Amino acid sequence: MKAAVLYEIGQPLCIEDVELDSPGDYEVHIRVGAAGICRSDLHYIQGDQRTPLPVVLGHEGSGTVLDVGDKVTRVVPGDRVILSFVPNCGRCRFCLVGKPHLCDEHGATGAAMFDGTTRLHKGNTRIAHMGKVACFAEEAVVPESGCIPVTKDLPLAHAALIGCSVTTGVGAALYTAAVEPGSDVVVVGAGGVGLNVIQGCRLAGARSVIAVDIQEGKLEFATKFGATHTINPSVQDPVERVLQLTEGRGAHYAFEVFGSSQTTELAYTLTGKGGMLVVVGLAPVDEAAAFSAVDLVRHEKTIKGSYYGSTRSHLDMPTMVGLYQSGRINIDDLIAREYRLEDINVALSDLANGEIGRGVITRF
Ligand code: CND
Ligand code: ZN
Repeated sequence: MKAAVLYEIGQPLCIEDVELDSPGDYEVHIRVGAAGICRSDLHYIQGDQRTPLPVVLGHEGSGTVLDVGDKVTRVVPGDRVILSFVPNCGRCRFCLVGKPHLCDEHGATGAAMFDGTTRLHKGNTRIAHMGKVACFAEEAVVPESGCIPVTKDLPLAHAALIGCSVTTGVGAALYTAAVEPGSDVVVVGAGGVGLNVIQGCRLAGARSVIAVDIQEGKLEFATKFGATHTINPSVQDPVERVLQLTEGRGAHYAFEVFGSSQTTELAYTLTGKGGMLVVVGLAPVDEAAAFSAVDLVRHEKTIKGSYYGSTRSHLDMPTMVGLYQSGRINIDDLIAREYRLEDINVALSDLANGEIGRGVITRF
């Protein structure tokens, strides 16, 4: 089957034939239906995040079950599924306390299956599976716990986006931050994930949702998703403007959704007294963000990381489906660009160049 393989940091993905082994006992063989292009994929290509190489990237996916391992009970061939990039073991401490998105077993095995081996290879060369999903390919083998069944009337592109950007962004607002109605919110970075933070905050009843982005087109687009105000920091001082918009208090919640120390520090500064900074973006692994330790204390701020929107895939992804189907969140307009698998490098450079919304591979 065809897959887009990353062999070397900074190089384009190679679209080529690779071998995919049959699923193990608790694994599922998927025909990939759609794969969203997320900045996390770009981080691995650019070397800002580390991964074993070679690797098939893609962690925002959906598909149809082709075949199941002997012990699989949750899905059958023909089922349509959202793929989770944190499939979970169900036994570790984090699974037991209801935080399966922090599963230890998944953390320990990373871009391999739970038994530490891969199903992807090319001859004798093993190929890693990003997030145990690896959906930049015609087919995938994934753990059963990474398959969230959905009804066939949900389009595959929409299902794919629920696999990362929607759940990560809406989840960050609803579950990590638990934004209170009437709040003033700032969202730094209005890309695929940030737009979902914005619509999650609107859903939570925020009074104002202030989008901050360096690209004018992104700001305009953000108003479709519930941004009430927009700030371009290259045109306007964001600190001054946010103070103006919040009666001098700063934000109740500020979200960082780009992934850098600089934007994390900015979002911290925009957080008001008693407020919360939620960091969603993945900054380069070697970068550290700085903030005043005493300001944190005197202003009793909270800093929280948000991984996968603090969601429990099997519970919260069906919730996202329901929110979409009842018209409470907008996924239609998120899907701004569609590509063929063979054009994946174009799709990735469109993301890097700041094209609006989400790009999705829908033809394989
Ligand atoms: P995308 O590139 O679509 O959006 C980032 C946005 O940030 C763009 O609109 C940029 O224009 C904007 N931006 C860039 N520089 C600045 C700046 N200095 N100030 C303000 N805005 C700026 O990326 P995405 O939405 O796909 O991903 C965003 C981040 O979220 C990225 O780091 C990705 O890796 C991370 C993420 C996290 C998780 C999680 O579970 N926490 C899951 N998926 C993605
Ligand atoms: Zn992502």
